[in-house]
Amino acid sequence: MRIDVLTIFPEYLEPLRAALLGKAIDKKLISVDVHDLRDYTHDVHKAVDDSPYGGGPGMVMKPQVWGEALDTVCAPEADGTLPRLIVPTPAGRPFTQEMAREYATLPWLAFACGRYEGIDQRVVDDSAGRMQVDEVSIGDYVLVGGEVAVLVMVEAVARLLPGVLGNPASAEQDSFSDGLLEGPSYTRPEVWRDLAVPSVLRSGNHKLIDRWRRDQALERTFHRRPELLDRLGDDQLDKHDRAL
Ligand code: 6GU
Repeated sequence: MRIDVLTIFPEYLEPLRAALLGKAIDKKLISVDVHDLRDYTHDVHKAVDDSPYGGGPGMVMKPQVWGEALDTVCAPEADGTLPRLIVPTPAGRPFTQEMAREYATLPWLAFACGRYEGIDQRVVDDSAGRMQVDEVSIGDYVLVGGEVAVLVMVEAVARLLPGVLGNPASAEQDSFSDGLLEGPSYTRPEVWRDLAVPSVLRSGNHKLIDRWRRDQALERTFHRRPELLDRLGDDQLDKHDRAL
């Protein structure tokens, strides 16, 4: 998978080269190119923002700079392939595991990081005439810019790519894969600070263990994220689940 990021703070994206993602780059499972938006300015001040039409606080990122940057970085490949353009913004659609799974099937993602009060909306409207553009939020809080949101989304997507995780089963079994939060996990020792590991996990009865884990996931989801239970299809609940 090819990943391009456009930002005025390229150093903010350096964690993409660390740990799990760095290994995926070394293994050539993903390529990451970070581009400095200011390289696409032509004035001595390298200005990327200007005051908003209609007044109000803050600054808006200029369309000409973004236009040139996206024309260059998102130019179609030899076979005509275009990226999915992802614009991180608190005003976007919420990023979910389902979106991460969709992005993991695509050959090319390009991220356009806005700062200040955002990017002139015509940049999105113009790009949408050539490629699919998703304005995406990572949660109901406001960040200073899209860079950290890109770190979040790239990590969520990359761990789903074949060969990135050591153990592919961990991607399938984690929270959200079955629409529920994951229940608690335990390792040795059997008793720690007077707290014992639930005995069922040491029973060796795997049918019982699977049922216990399922019940823990249901209970945790009910208490912490009840709205997730409403979204489950009838086929996602078994007879025992319904009885709870
Ligand atoms: Cl994607 N960007 C910014 N700037 N703030 C956010 C966000 C994104 N998601 C939540 N808050």
